[in-house]
Amino acid sequence: MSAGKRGALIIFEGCDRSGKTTQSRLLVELLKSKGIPALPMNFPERSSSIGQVINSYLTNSKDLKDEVIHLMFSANRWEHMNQMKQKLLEGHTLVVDRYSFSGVAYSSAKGLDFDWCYAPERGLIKPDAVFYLRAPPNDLTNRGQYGEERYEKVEFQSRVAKVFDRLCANEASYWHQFDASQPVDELHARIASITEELLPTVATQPLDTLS
Ligand code: 2DT
Repeated sequence: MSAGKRGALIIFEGCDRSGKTTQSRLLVELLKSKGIPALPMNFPERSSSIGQVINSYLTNSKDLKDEVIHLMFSANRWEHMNQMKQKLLEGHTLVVDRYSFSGVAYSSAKGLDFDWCYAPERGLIKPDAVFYLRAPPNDLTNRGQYGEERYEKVEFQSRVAKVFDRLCANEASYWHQFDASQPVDELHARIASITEELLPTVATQPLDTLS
C-alpha cells in the first residue's frame, strides 16, 4: 500500500454464536487474496495478563464484581491501542471480532448503567465500520457449543441483543446491520462489497476516536 494510506478498522459485533468469527475469517482471507494487507484480531485478547484474568472469569474459574470485569475488558482494549494505531497507519486493515460495543452490551445487560459502561471506551480508535450480525437469540442456541461459557444463556443473550439494537440506532452512521440467519456465503458477499467500497474512502482520512 502506498505511503500515507491507512487501513480500515472493521469490527464484527453481535450475540454469541451469531457467526462473527466465521465472517471475520472469510473477510480477512478475501482481503489477503486480493493483496490487501489485513490482520485478524479479537477482543477479549486473552494472552495478556489482563486477558488471562478475563479468561478465568469467562470460563467460570474466577468471580469478579460486574464493574471490575467491565473495566478489565476496557483496559484490555486500551493496552492494544498503540499497536492497533501503528498497524492501521502502516496500511493494515484490522478485522476485529468484538470491540467496545460488546463491552457496553454485555455489562448493561447485567444491569450496569449504559452511559457508565460507555465512558471508558471514549478515546479508543473509532471503527470505520461495524458489521452487526443480528439474530433472534432463540435461533442461536441451535449453533455449536452453546452454553459452555458464562454468558451463553438465551434470556441473557436477548438482553444483550436489545443493547446492540440501541447501539446500532445511536451509531447508525457507521453500523451495518445484517440478518445473521442468512447463508454464510451470501452474508460474506454483502460484507465484502461494503468493505471494498470503504477501503479507498477511509485510506486518506485521519483516524478518529470514540466520543
Ligand atoms: P468471545 O466468545 O467472542 O471470545 O467473547 N465480552 C466481550 C464482554 O462482556 N465485554 C467485552 O468488552 C468483550 C469484548 C462477550 C467472550 C465473551 O466476552 C463478552 C462474550
